[in-house]
Amino acid sequence: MQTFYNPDHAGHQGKLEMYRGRMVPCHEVPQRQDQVFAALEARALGHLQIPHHFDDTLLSRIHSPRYLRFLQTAWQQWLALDPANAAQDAIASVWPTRSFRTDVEPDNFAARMGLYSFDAGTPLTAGTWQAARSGADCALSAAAHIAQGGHAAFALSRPPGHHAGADFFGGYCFLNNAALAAQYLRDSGLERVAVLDVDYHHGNGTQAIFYARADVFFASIHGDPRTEYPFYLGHADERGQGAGLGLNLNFPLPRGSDYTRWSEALELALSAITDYGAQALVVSLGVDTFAGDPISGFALQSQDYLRMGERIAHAGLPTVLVFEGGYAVDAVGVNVVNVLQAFA
Ligand code: OKP
Ligand code: ZN
Repeated sequence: MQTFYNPDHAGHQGKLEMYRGRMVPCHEVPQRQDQVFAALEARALGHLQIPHHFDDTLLSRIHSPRYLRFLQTAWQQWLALDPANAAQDAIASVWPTRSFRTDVEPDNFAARMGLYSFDAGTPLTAGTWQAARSGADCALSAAAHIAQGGHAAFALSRPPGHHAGADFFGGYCFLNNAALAAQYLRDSGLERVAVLDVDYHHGNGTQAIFYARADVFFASIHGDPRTEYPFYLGHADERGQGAGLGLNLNFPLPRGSDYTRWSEALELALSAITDYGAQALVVSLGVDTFAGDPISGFALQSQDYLRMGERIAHAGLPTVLVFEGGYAVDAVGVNVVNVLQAFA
């Protein structure tokens, strides 16, 4: 198995995120990727490589031009307001909700931050663009490996991606790595691609990107959005629309769900992916379903990830795995590598 790791990830190091009216230390920290890297090396799982560099036009297959322009220059815009802003991250604080316009891009920087985001938990830092850009290169490199006939590849990158939509960031995500990988596989000639999102949080960005499309199936197993982030998407009645009707499948589960309960949803998701006739699979691999995760509510144990990997590998599809969440820093390496073991 090939692993493409993000050499620029540590440049994205948010300081604080909004939580219950206070700013608290970010959960999405560089040590997360470093722990997975160390665990891969310790278990000698496949080859670790830096990614190839792909052209910006591949990002535009998923993300809007104005959003990409904004992200790329956001830190400079932040400093242009006041050079002293270098001491803190840029965080959105105002958003266009129902009845507001989103077609006019405001001149005001804070207003643009809100136009292109959905929460106050996702700081944008000096190294965010470069980290997200190289992370996308990891996902594209992994997809290219599969397109060239490889059987499995892992994109080890942060920040994560599945909450990012075509033109918004949020939930620690800026570029949708899984969507970019799926699109790359489509553009390389595969007719039907499936995305399976096993992160604790619903992959609202990925769902939205492919919601009306027949060529990419999306299935997600996650904490019920009635109580869990990202709250406003991820219900079971979201089945796709237009050409994509029937090709979106959500499995919201209650807090406290263990692997017995979780794996029932996995069986249903994989059988739907098989029925769809997917020719390749992209897995949004978050391990924040772990019992010890500080921001999540499922009860999976480290050994459950071995079974998870075996079951997904048993689907027999060429598979790109993309690192998403997992915030129990001491366990994130073992948990991810346990899933990957079956693909190695
Ligand atoms: C990103 B990924 C909890 C606040 C939740 C956002 C969570 C984003 C998760 N106190 N903030 O899906 O792992
Ligand atoms: Zn998550």
